[in-house]
Amino acid sequence: ASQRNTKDMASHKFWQTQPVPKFEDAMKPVEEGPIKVIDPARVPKEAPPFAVQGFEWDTLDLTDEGQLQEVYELLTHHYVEDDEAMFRFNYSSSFLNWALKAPGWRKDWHIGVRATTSRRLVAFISGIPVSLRVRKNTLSCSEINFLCIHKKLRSKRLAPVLIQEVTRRCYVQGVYQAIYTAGILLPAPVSTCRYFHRSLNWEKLYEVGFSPLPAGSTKQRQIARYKLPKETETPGLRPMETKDVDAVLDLLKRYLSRMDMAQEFSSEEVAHWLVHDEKICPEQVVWSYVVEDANQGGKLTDFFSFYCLESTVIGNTKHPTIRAAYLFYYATETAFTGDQKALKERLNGLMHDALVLAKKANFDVFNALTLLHNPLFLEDQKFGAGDGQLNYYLYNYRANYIQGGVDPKTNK
Ligand code: NHW
Repeated sequence: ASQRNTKDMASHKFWQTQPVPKFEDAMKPVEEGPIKVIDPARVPKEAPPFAVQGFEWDTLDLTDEGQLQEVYELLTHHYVEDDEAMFRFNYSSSFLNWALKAPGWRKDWHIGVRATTSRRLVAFISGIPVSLRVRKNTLSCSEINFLCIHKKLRSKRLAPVLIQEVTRRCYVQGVYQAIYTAGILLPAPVSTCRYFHRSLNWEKLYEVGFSPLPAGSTKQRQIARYKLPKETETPGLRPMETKDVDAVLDLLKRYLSRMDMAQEFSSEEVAHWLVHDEKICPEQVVWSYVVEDANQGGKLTDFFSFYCLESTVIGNTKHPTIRAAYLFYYATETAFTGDQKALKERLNGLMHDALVLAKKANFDVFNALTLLHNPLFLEDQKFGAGDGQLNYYLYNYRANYIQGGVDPKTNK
């Protein structure tokens, strides 16, 4: 609440001009729908000249290894850091290739800014198309991500310039809504989740300053607390393959239909986001597992997935990176039985196995947000609340606030 109050006082010179809800309206019940009707005839067909002399727009071609590498380099040195500047996200080029070339991706939504003379890439913003359901309405949206400005060009009001250009390019395609997330508070989130972290390699997390030694505990006790068995326990658990896509899509669709806001997946998207493909990701980015029930003729009853996102530990030579697994999509038939105790038990079993598999794949920490049914297992699986929050925003769409995550007591 205190964060909101401080930010409330900021004038948000740019955001107050945009079709987004104001803080004071964010919690009021509204009729859901677009904020502004866009007249396609009034959308400029060309980008305006870049706002600062000596710099220019450049649409990147991410099928070109060299240009993908340039985005990787920009983000590796200039993307999101924590408040104390101890860690910085280090998205791998495989990750970027996967995230930026999702089904339906468009080259003109991969927007760069270059220094005119040196050709150096100094800023980037991207969008990919997604079909997003918000309660009963399905929107054809862009998902905006990887907004980044070189540290030397900060605080010059260039972020609004990049945001307006990606907006124009979406409008040109007849896409009038967007979804984006940010750690910072802007006007005004449609939902907010908290990050939870589960140590897999406690000692390393302690040494890099990520995990504290709790008062009254010892290193040995902490290490013992987070110890995991070598093998998984769920019968029928195996890595997901391409042949599982339709069954996983069916399960995922039914599961997500119970949420207030979720992407509407096609089978092409499920294959892209969940099945590891060496051609897209020479370095593995996504791990997905299904549960095949031999007693039900090999029916897939559950699946879960996580992805890899490393962080640079700034200035640490012993441990230059932290390898974090992020819980991604999952679904289970147990969610449809109405038996809440069984659901909690099932999810705990599945997530325990996810931790075992992540540990085996050499991850240091397993992260999850308070969304989906995550609050049913976070505590039991020894996740601890982090300082970070993730705010979800919709551009040009008014929606009633969505509570982040379910209440473990009521499962609502
Ligand atoms: S969030 C990660 C964003 N990236 C980083 O944090 C990387 C490190 N930081 C930087 O590179 C995931 C810079 O600090 C950035 C700001 C570039 C963040 N979202 O140029 P100025 C995403 O990528 C506003 C939105 O002087 P700067 C999602 C800020 O509130 N707005 O700042 C991206 C202020 O406006 P205000 C943000 O530090 C979603 C203005 O920018 C923002 O040099 C984008 C200041 O600009 C953020 N993360 O550069 C929106 N950070 O009104 C998409 C700052 O408050 C919207 N600002 O005065 C939808 C568009 C498509 C619509 C289609 C229908």
